[in-house]
Amino acid sequence: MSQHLPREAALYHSPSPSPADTWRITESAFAPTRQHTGESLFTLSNGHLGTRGAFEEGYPGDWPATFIHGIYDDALIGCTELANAPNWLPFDLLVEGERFRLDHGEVLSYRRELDMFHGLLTRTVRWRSPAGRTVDIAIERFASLADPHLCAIRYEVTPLDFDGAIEWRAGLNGHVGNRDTLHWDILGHGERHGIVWLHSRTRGTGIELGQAARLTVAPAGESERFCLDCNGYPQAVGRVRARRGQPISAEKIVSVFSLRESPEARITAIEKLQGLGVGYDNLRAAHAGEWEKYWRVSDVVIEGDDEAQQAVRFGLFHLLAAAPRHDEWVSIGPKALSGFAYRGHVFWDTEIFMLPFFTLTQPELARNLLMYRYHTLPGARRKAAANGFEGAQYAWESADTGDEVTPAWVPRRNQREPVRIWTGDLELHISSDVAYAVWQYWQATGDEVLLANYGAEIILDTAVFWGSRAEWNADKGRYEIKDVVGPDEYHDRVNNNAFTNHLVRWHLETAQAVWRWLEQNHPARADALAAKLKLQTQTFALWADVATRLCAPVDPVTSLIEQFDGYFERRDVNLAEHLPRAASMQVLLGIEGVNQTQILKQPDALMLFFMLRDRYDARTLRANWDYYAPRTDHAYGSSLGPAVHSLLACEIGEPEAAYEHFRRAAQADLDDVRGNTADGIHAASIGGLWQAVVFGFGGLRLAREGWTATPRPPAHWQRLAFRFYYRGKLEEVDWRRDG
Ligand code: IFM
Repeated sequence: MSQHLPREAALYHSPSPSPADTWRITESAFAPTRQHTGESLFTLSNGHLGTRGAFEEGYPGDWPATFIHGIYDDALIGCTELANAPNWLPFDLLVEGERFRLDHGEVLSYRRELDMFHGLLTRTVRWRSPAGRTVDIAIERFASLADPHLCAIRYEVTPLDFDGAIEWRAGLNGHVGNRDTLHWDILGHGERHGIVWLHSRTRGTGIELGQAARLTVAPAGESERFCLDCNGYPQAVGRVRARRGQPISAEKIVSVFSLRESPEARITAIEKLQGLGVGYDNLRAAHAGEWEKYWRVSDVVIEGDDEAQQAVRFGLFHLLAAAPRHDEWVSIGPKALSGFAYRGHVFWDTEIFMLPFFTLTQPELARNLLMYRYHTLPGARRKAAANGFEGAQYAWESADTGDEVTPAWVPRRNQREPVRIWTGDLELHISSDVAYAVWQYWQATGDEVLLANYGAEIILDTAVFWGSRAEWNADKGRYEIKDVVGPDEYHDRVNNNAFTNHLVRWHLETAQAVWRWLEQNHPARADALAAKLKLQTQTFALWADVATRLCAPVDPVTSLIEQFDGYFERRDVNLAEHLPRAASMQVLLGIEGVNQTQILKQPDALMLFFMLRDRYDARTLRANWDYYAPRTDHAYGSSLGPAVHSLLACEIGEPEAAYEHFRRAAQADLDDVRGNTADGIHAASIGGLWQAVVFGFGGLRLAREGWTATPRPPAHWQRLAFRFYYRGKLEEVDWRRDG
């Protein structure tokens, strides 16, 4: 089954890291051609904002970006996008008037390191200026997890062969944009008691942002301080006389508030710094302590495979960092807060791939993410109504309001006519994915408040949608769901996508169970919902009928589930004959070409076994695995696929395949397997990776009666340990190889 797995030189980690390296990602040389990939990998987020790992001093062609949860602005393509916020990073160093940059002078040594345990990014550089002065530079930064409105940078310089003037300029740069759009009007900037500030507002959505920065230089007594008043780019300047061999340092502390958190964002940002009784070290300690707290539960320990250990931690670091802590009106997009791709929209990636990690290890964060779906129900209702249906139809791509924001057309590279994107119209399974996530959360946590007050409404109103969307086919005596896109987006506008239909059947059955539970346990809430959602006896009867008679066959002879009506008649292509290749099959055959074949971009029917494992027997899983896995574009199709295949390979007892798919998911970003990490990390792949480790290799099963684990790790793993909450209790699996 082996398809080409690109094994270019491991870029951002040593190919065989030592156990100590497994908490670190290291870049030991700077390659300008890979700077955007590095920016994504070295993103620091804190549940409020995420800042790409661009350099403080800038670099030609860089993509510095800070995305703040919930700060969307109008966009030409995709209606709305997370607006790249004014850049808080700028921290320039002038050595006797010569500006430090990696593209000037000589870089004698370079090392960048992400300490994932403490959430710290450091860079050490030995640099010789064009005039021949040599300095050692050490820069450390973090986005505080302890106080999500604060970010900080410490900058240390040691002159090695001269005495002279060192100057720092710490700025807030309002002249930023997304790649194709400018989002900010500058309302003002200035300086107050040594603090520089910038006040800006998104052009379309009118969200004000206040940012302030304080520069401290040590030794304080000897420094000269002033501010540069550039329009939209205020900078605090500190100048000091440095002596050969003696390190001197500066600290930049930044505060960030938007109108979403304060009606006076500018004042709040300034006052935050004025009232801050502590400096960098204290903030750093609080931040690192907070990270430790999350790792205590969420870490996964793998011994015997340091590369896997490092990759899993790298992924979990990004997931934990991106999850909103104090805001239930936002969620996590496919790139988390690390890149421009998908414009910060929210997909099923969150509920199906990432959420299980949060539900089981940080349930309060999972709750926030589910509440986002509750708050966006009005948008889902508008979508259903606009399409002529009842109930709630979630957006395939969702942003601040829950209205559909998938672009209907996108430009096609190198071609004149744009491409029609059907997912926003027709990728309907998202509504059941959200319902499924609520149900999984409820099963694992027993959070009755969430289910009764919010989750039930999600499950029931999306069921109402399905009741109106399913069509009765009198000739065939069955309900059908026509003209949809399933998870495998190489095929659009198909009828009776098996994944969608089987999931809808589960959804309608579950909705009935939720209704019965509500009536029994929360009758007042049941009455209120019945009135609000217009639930009547006929509604439940319809759900039961659709669930029973929906077209969702499993071939009784072969056990195969046909992906959609007529899939088996499409052209069968032997993918092995298309190796090696460096592009997806869609690129090679064209959008229309691949649509005519049986090639899959990502698991579709197989997703049923990933999500609804208990509903199918082992024979059905095996038959469908044997059919679909070889027809899937593993290397260049969707990044969502490999982790799913890894988990399923564990289920059917194919350890080598499980490990190969695991590696493909694990190295997705660290090896830049698809060549697009520059656009942001692959958050769904990470969520899937955690599931592959815990449910696949760890063999964890959650059932009504309790949990069990029958680990089946790769042969070379010596230990696999993880923790999770089940029904409020912290549990642990700690498997060690005998002997
Ligand atoms: O949600 C996915 C989809 O399944 C495949 N295309 C990319 C989307 C965002 O990751």
